[in-house]
Amino acid sequence: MCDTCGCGDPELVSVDLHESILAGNATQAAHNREHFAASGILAVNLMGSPGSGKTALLEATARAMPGHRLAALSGDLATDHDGERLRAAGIPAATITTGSACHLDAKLVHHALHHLDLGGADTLVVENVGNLVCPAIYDLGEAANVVALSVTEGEDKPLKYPVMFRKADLVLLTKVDLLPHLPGFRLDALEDALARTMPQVRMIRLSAVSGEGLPEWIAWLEARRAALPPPTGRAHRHDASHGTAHEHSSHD
Ligand SMILES: Nc1nc2c(ncn2[C@@H]2O[C@H](COP(=O)(O)OP(=O)(O)OP(=O)(O)O)[C@@H](O)[C@H]2O)c(=O)[nH]1
Ligand SMILES: [Zn+2]
Ligand SMILES: [Zn+2]
Ligand SMILES: [Zn+2]
Repeated sequence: MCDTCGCGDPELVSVDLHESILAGNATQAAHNREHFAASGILAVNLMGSPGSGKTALLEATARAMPGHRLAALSGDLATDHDGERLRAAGIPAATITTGSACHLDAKLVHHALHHLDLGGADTLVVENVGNLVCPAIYDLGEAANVVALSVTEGEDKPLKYPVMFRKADLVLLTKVDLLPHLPGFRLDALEDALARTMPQVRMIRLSAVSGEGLPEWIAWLEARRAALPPPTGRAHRHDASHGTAHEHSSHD
């Protein structure tokens, strides 16, 4: 159980405390956004259930984009497995180990940003902790929210986890290569559930195994990146919540 959000249990984390945590997170997320704006980097918050195929998607994306300028941060309760997989796929990546926390927050991402050499990347994908609930309520400073939903999870997931899908700019329906083995899967039911939850329905059917959908996903990323304003290049100081004000260049 996460002792930051208490997974919505007001007996564990009071409503007041939770609101103040979210307010602090929003401030930090705005600061992260300044980092991304300074370097003109597209930051994507990639969310989804455990095992929905988030890391496999990034590995396949790197394979499909020779000369890519992707970097990644990966959040997990324990292990550096995803970081190792991503680095092996040629993506500069760092793992954020959250311990008991069921989600990433803006502070964890900020800390990791100062410890990851982005190596000239123009896109940073933050693979959130596998969880269809809590990551949706923590702004990380991202420009876009993407949810990976695999074909074996059930067509009704958007209706059961509406907060996540309400936040999504894009849903990636992953593992579509398995559909021939799932005769009961109903795409129309999923599309109906997305229409009831997403502000603007956008879904790409994708397989990290067959490569289906990867060109469309890569084109989506490129369009989002092209829509960013030019880099501000602006250096800025940390706010008082960091303890002492200091230039970013002096971070360790
Ligand atoms: N058939 C098939 N299997 C896939 C696909 N993508 C991922 N998998 C399998 O699904 C399992 C989970 O994939 P991961 O990429 O580790 O999933 P994840 O969302 O990163 O998992 P966590 O980080 O632990 O939440 C692995 O066994 C993958 O091989 C796919 O497109 N097709
Ligand atoms: Zn939680
Ligand atoms: Zn993963
Ligand atoms: Zn900073």
